[in-house]
Amino acid sequence: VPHGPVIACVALGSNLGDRHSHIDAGIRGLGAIPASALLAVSPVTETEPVGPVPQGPYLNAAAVVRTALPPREFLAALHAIERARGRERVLKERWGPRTLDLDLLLFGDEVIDEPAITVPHPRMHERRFVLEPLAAVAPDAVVPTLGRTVLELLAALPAAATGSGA
Ligand code: PH2
Ligand code: MG
Ligand code: MG
Repeated sequence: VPHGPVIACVALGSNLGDRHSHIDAGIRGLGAIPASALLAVSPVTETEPVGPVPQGPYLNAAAVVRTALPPREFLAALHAIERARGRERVLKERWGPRTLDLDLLLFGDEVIDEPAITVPHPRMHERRFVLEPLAAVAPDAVVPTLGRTVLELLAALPAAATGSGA
């Protein structure tokens, strides 16, 4: 079913190499996705690494993009930006350090649960390093699977919770 432009929310992360350069390239890459417009980028903040793999601290941010691409093509564009920063997508990398990670958090109000694409991102509501930057650019965005806004989910996080990995 063809549909009009949707608002997509993307999380950016980096904890390998020149982190600021990777995040900047991620932002420029988002601004260059065909049939899309970069609407907002959050401040970039340093966060403690979350998850089972010992690794260095991350820089995290979030962005809002309006796009006329279908969701799988939009996700493919995110992966191409990651690859351009030397990111290798291998199984052992789960939870591990990465040059540039672009996670698709929300794609309008679409709910897709397939091996290759899951939106909303199934763990976004547990992660302060996702919700805090996202609340800076899309506080009122609704996570359709939870029926809660980003701001509500951030407020509901336990004080000590920084989220869980991957
Ligand atoms: N990403 C991970 C694992 N752990 N920790 C922080 N602070 N920020 C991240 O972006 C992050 C993480 C896997 O993608
Ligand atoms: Mg990822
Ligand atoms: Mg990630």
